[in-house]
Amino acid sequence: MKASTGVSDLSLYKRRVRWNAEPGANGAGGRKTGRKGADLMLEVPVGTVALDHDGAVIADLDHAGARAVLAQGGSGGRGNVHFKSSTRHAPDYAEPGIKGEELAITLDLKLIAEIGLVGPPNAGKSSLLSALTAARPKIADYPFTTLNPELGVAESRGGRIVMADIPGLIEGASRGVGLGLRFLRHVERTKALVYVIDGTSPDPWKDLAMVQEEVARFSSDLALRPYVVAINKVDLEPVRKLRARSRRKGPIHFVSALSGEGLPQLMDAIVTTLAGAPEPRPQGPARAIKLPVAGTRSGVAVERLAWGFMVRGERVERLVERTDMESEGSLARFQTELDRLGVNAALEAAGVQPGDTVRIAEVEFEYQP
Ligand SMILES: Nc1nc2c(ncn2[C@@H]2O[C@H](COP(=O)(O)OP(=O)(O)OP(=O)(O)O)[C@@H](O)[C@H]2O)c(=O)[nH]1
Ligand SMILES: [Mg+2]
Repeated sequence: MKASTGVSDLSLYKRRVRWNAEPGANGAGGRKTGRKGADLMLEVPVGTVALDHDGAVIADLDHAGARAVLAQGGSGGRGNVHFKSSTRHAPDYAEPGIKGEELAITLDLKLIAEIGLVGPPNAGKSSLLSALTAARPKIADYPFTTLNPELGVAESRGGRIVMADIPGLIEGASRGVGLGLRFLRHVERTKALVYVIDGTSPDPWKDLAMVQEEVARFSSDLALRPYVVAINKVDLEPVRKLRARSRRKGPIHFVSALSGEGLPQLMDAIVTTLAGAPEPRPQGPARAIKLPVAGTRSGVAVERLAWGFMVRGERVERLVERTDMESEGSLARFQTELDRLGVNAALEAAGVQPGDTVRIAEVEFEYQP
């Protein structure tokens, strides 16, 4: 699986749920080892997480180009030359290709916000998200209205911008005061920040300094991200006065989430800032947290059942898969391998008698010593 910016959603995997890579090709006479099965690369959007049926994360593709191996492909069968011995100069046996791993996974797409809206409670972050995107977060005239981060997608010239609105930050947030700390994590991977400040506050510039300080305490990396400042509520008289008095330099925009004043300019600034923003540092290679491992255990278990004997074990099951039961040479080799893997000994220890039924994976046969 590979994360690609060319793919924007998972709809392809909704339409088609079963994907097979090629199995390894069969080995053949004339010393031919079978080809390895060709890789199957599933392209998914950046932000795709693959989970196994227990909900464990198999892969977390959080940046463009991230890759993870979900299932190992089958190897090619060995050709007849591998089975040559002093008595068998041209063995009629060559292995079939081996099947690859098979597994069911759930794909989950988490949107990765490029822009984080960060500011004190009640500054109008959610109002801004609502004004700039189709998201409809809860907005109210009290602090900590937003309890969970919300994402919205802004349509702008040249594309879509995912923005995250997080709960308000108060002094001490970086030490865990309020809700801020927990949620700053959600903007850690954004490319740029918009500091949203309530222009009607007693000292908006102090608020801005406080918020920047908390962000810096949380992560120096995050504080170095490009940003723009939105001094909100410019529809109100005190904020208009503030704007008139302000000699502030820098990326400062007086806006009103309510009336829409200044929003096009703010959007332009966001687009420009994003264009110049470096990719947030990739978090190392895609984490492949849990992968099914191809059979390496040689453990053989024999179970005595009413109808006969059941043999279990990865190696022996693979052996059955590799054996062409139609070929005498192949069967002879199968016998030798059963001995080598200790299957015959295990069967005998379990009390098998000539003529008893023995089953390994999908194959059933009559036991003959
Ligand atoms: N006059 C005016 N009021 C605004 C503006 N933007 C937001 N408000 C009001 O400010 C209050 C807080 O707005 P929210 O968008 O909920 O603020 P928030 O920053 O998301 O607040 P928390 O989620 O609590 O951190 C609401 O009553 C909004 O209606 C604006 O541009 N002008
Ligand atoms: Mg809010």
